[in-house]
Amino acid sequence: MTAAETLAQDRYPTRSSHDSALLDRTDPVVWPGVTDGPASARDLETHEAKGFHTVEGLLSPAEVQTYWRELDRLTADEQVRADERTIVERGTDEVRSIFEVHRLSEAIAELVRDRRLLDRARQILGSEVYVHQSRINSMPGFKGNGFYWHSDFETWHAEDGMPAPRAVSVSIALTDNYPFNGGLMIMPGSHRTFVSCSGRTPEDNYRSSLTAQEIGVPDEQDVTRLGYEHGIEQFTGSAGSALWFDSNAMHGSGNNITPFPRSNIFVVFNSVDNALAEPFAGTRPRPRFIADPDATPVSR
Ligand code: 6CS
Ligand code: FE
Repeated sequence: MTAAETLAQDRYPTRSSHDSALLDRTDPVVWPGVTDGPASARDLETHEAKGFHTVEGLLSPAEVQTYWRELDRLTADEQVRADERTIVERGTDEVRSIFEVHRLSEAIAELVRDRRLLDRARQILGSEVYVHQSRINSMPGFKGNGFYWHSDFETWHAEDGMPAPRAVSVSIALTDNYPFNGGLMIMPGSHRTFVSCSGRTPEDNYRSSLTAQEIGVPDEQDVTRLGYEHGIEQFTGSAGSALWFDSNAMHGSGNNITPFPRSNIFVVFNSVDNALAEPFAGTRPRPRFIADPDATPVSR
């Protein structure tokens, strides 16, 4: 299919000059095809209905320590801090995110293959899966800036060429996630609406959007409409707990002015049947450390 035909068949048009619009999601949330795995029927029903579900104690306290030490090691490593995969907070040199951690850390590379992650992702996406993106979000105490409301899929569709919302993120808490230290807020049910955003995408938008996203964010009228329709829930939980959320769920987080960091590992699994095409915004594909074009399935 030519790029023009792909664009013509784009079921999730966004970031053209038009005004924003609310479109129906025309894809499943939990895809058929994989029955074996750790997710219960109730987990999958919740994920289908709300666009997310949680797993208490996904990691043991000892495992949390292992990954917390990894986060500490990476954050303190001068080479990693100088690497383009490390994003610092606007106005300070506090680490905000480190991307492609499954390639920077052998421990996280193993975690990605762990049945508790890999097999649950396969159940949700109904196929073999690969890692579209991984990152650690540090959300440090006092200076951790939040992430404004957005749909990840809107960005991954526009800037990475992800055809359909057949991807799922898992956010694993490495520190206790409280309501007051930047816990992720999510609108239950919002995953069924694709918010088509206005505004054109500048080339290399990621150089600013990973610090503060301004393009591809819904306008206040749409956030208000979704907020009143769906309400807002917040992922809070002790270190080791996990939130699995659909690529199109509307989510965001506030700033962290408390002394308590909210550090999480994020892994984004994409279906091998949803491999990246040309970016639908018409821009150059983003670098591999943000969006991997290699759809080779993860295997144990
Ligand atoms: O642009 C992205 O891929 C990243 N931006 C946000 C705000 N969430 C998803 C992802 O980490
Ligand atoms: Fe996000």
